[in-house]
Amino acid sequence: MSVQLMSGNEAIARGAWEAGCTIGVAYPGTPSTETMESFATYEGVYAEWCTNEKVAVEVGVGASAAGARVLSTMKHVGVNVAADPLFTAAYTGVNGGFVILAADDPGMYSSQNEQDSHFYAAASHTPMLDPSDSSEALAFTRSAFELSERFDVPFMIRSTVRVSHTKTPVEAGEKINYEPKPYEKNAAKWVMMPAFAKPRRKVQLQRIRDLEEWAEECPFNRIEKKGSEVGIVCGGAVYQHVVDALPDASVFKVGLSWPLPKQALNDFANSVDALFVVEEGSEYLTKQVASLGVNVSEFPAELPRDGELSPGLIKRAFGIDAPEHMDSPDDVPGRPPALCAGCPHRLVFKELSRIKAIVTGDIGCYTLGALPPLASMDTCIDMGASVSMSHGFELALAGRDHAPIVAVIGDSTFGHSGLSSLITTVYNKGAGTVCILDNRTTAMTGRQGNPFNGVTLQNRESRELDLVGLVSALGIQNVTVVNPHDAKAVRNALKVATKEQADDLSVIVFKAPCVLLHRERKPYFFVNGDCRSCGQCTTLGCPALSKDADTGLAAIDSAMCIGCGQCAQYCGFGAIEQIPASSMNGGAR
Ligand SMILES: Cc1ncc(C[n+]2csc(CCOP(=O)(O)OP(=O)(O)O)c2C)c(N)n1
Repeated sequence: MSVQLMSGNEAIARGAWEAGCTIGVAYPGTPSTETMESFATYEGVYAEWCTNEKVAVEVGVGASAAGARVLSTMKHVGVNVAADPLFTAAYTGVNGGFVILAADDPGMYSSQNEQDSHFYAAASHTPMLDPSDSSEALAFTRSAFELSERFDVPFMIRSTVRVSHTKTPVEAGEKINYEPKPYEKNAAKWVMMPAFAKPRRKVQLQRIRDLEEWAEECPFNRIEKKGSEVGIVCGGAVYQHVVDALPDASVFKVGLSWPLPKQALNDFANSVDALFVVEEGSEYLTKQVASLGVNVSEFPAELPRDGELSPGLIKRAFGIDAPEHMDSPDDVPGRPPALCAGCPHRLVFKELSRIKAIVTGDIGCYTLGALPPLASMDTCIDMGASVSMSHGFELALAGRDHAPIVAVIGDSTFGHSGLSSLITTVYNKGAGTVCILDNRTTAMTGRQGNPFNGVTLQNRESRELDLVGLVSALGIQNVTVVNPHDAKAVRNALKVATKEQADDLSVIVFKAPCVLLHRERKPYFFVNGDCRSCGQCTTLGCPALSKDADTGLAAIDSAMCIGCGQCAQYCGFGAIEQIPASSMNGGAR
């Protein structure tokens, strides 16, 4: 045993490894991503990125059926994608223990919504554990594998950003010697057609009763008895805020968030004058606790139902005057995200804004193309939706005058679910233009590999899918590959696709590596005396470029400029120049 400082994600990976889990399957997504990246570094494990979360869980169910212990990780919206196998895996159960991490993002630091994964646990009847720190993350995960086998069902771990990303001490233990289970063919357990699923549903119902009974004694729930006036039910990161905010309150700390212990919660409620449920972002726990016959009290003041909680917000809900955040001032300036200097996505959005296209967008770094000054994205809902939504726009606007309809999707997102959307458009003879922004990586979540660059999680030998060949094989004839740093080429490709091939379906692959992959320092650009303050260059939204508030003259921050030369192509006066390579002084700036 050694005490180490670990994030919740690292601790979950460690817990899985210690439990003898040898297979990890995931699709990246904040705040879950580092879990699989960390797991992949342990001796004797196999870990891979799958094309999406549904595939990951299905690979996981297969590996579990074959007798291995398996970890699958995803962010909360990934659980939507994986919901199909998840619900039925809660019928089949497991062979080797199967643990699924659902990492939620209350406050939407990097997500399009802030759904609460507890609902999936309850709806699919999959037990769920809520660690409050890294130490619990390790311990809960480690136990979850054994429990998964004991109750013959996958176990879910639910974390939130605070648990996933905060580093706290853990006692790292040894790896157990887990013997994979033998595989035995058993259609009644694994073939979920009605004839077998009906009896399995009865197995599931009995399992739910068993789990409910176990919940009463579950060591992951804990009562911290203080005063008898106020009792709080809470779990996960919120528990930490509650003990900070209300040190005199008694706490029922929920470690097993589904199923909840009916008797234990009623006993706790009866031991205090008033019982409150404190939770982030939804009313899952409140309604579940109330459904067990517990009288849940109303807060004296409002507890926000959106965003993350803080000790201050909890105090306020109890009528105690407190700032929202205890330690940080409220006047910290916002730092909105922007496409990096030299990002290969930038000119595509610049040119799309020039042609005033209707741009159905998708999820990735390129979603930032929606923000000013580029402001050239009309929609963004979920991964893959750009392609299917552009088809929807085409259907609805057919026969009416409309701007060109262009879908914009990243390479990883295309592999995740854009491909099946594109097949729908091809099959139904749809038109429009699909831009695949192939920056050779899954940039937004930290540069993971994906099928179109052939980089695998553990750097094992792989195959790189031929994107152009794949799209062409669908029967799309207008497929071009364009350098996205070349403004004229981007403009021309979009013009041809949206005008000359307007009645057809076309795909443009904009291919150039993400700047974060190759921090190649080319000579930087500077603004010479010919600048006429026209502001064209600053419409690109490059963080290295700014405009003097008084003179309107453009300026380039040489420390940020990576020498991509995108801006120089938009200056009509030759005012943006590159310094000679010889004056780079070995690359130092
Ligand atoms: C269902 C789902 N899974 C995972 C994510 C997390 N996520 C956001 S963007 C992204 C990938 C973006 O990669 P790519 O499409 O290649 O675009 P890039 O960021 O490289 O421009 C991922 C995995 C998500 N938002 N939704």
